[in-house]
Amino acid sequence: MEKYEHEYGAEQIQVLEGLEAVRKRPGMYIGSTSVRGLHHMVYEIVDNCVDEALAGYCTEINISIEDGNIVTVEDNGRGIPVETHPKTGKSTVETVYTVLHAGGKFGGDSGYKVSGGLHGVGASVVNALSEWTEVTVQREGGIYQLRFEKGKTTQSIKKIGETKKTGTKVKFLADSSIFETTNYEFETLENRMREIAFLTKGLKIVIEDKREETPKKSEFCFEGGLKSFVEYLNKNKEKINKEPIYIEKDGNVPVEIAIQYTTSYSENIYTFVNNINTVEGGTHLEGFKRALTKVFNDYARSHKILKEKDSNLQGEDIREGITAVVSVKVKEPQFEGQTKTKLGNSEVTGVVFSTVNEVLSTFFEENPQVVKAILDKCISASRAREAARKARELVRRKSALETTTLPGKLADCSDKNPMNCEVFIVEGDSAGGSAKQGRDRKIQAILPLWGKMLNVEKARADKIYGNDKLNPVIVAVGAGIGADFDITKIRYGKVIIMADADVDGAHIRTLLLTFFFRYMRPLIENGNVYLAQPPLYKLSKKGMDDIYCYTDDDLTKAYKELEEKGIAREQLGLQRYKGLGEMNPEQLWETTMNPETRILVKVTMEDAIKADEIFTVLMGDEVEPRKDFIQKNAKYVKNLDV
Ligand code: 0R9
Repeated sequence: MEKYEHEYGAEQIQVLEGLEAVRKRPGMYIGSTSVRGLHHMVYEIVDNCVDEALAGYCTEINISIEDGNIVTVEDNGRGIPVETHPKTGKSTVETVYTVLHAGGKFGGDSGYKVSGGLHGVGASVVNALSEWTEVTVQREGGIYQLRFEKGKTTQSIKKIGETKKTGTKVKFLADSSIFETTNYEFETLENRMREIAFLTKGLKIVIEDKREETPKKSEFCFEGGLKSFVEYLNKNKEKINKEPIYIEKDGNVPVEIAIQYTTSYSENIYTFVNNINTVEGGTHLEGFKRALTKVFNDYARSHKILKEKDSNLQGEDIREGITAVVSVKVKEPQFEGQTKTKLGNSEVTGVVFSTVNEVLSTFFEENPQVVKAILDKCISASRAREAARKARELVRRKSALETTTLPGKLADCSDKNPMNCEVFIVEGDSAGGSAKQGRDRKIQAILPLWGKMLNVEKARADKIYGNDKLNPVIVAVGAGIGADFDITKIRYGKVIIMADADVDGAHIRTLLLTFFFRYMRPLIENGNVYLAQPPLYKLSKKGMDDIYCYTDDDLTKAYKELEEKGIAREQLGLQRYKGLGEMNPEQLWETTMNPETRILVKVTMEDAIKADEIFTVLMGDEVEPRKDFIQKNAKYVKNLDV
């Protein structure tokens, strides 16, 4: 890794504001106080190590979680400077940990700070939100240590030994009076560390969980960088080009891209700016898409694969089945969009466009067989798009001729404000019947589904429009699908999947969720998709109100509580619900549909990469990964009813 020869001294630190504000409004600084904010504490510290790696001085980061959720992060960089800071009169390392925004502009015009992106608030915020923090620096022949409690220094810098090594170690305990939970999820941290390792070629990251009797340890180091990333993303998919296409260019805006096509129909492009996942895309994505469309069309024309009479391939044809990761480093990134994850710097479009245009054109000329295989797929995607357009027109025309454009089976609600309304997508006609009778007609619509649902993982858009199971869902939701999907047109604020708590129900749920994920993703991102939770059991006794239990734990608890009131198990009637259809309309309303009392699970998508992997494994062609997934996850399945 190249070193940026930019010496950084104490005088460059900017001293701005105090830490009390952070403890008063933690959410403003760390995003939230949920488990997500808790994980951000680790990311903030790791980001500082990555900055040191990007500057060319750190090759290894070690993270460990110990008993009591104590976290240690250690790097082998230069060590945080220890000399006295001219403005604060304290050591630089103490300044960095006690003064908000004191990170300084290290690297100036030659480094790319990872921190400073989203939350990017750094070490001082982590310190303010920790019960205690201990920092150890190895630098200039000495080992130095400091300690803080809730952001306040309890031990300023002290030399505790001598060493020839350099590096920084930070150990902290997140404050349980601030966070809703202090229990880290190893898998979440592990996923982010893997991602950082992919994005920072050659950087070794080791993460260990020492909380359990059998500790877990993962080690990541990818010499292939983004090439390794797309290989990982496509591990369960059938590849078209075996070796990912790799583009790397240094310069004012360094660009790194890897591309691999698979036989799937979905488009998976992940974009990063300074290692931050730009979920909403932006100018780098724009430049990439434009160049891709141009290079493929130019090649197809000049090699007579597209004849004069043929129209150009469209972007969506060219992106069918693509898996790509685009990573750029931008010195002063401007983040826009709802979640501040859209890159706004206009100069980046041109940089990415010309880089991709140049490298990909050369690659195509040198690898005609690879292009041929990809172009074959693009052309059949283009034909399917044309068929889908016809199918869509047909649906539109048919709807225009009918008196009502809504599906016949849909029992709509009367309120005209979509945000007040919800639609229950119900499996089976009998459950649909109970739901129609039991609902609140003003705000609740019911759409019964029956028969075998299409697996969209194995079908193209043209098959989806014409599909008699999915078409009613598309029309009822009212916002189109795919690139045409328009969230502002949704007819219901809540789209609720109500399926049995058995294997068939789980199957329908997964098929519908796959459909929403692939064709109406903004509906999930916007938090409009929910799962209804019907009860599993009913306990009854004469003279006593029925008790509904939604889990096995609920049932055990209910038995225990009743026993304490002197009611023995034997006196109770236990009904095990096999399906929604067994409930009468009143019961269904009371247990599953009444907004005052029901339990709804909101479907969220923390991590699109993980979600893509799960849907590919569960619904795709490859059998082995599915078997593995089911075996690995079987222990989490409680309500299997076979
Ligand atoms: C384990 C977590 N690691 C860190 O937080 C960490 C911060 C850090 C760092 C520098 C080197 N390693 C680090 N690890 C550093 C050193 C020098 C210049 N810039 C950065 C140098 O020796 O000149 N720093 C991050 C901020 C600061 N140092 C500073 F503001 F104190 F300089």
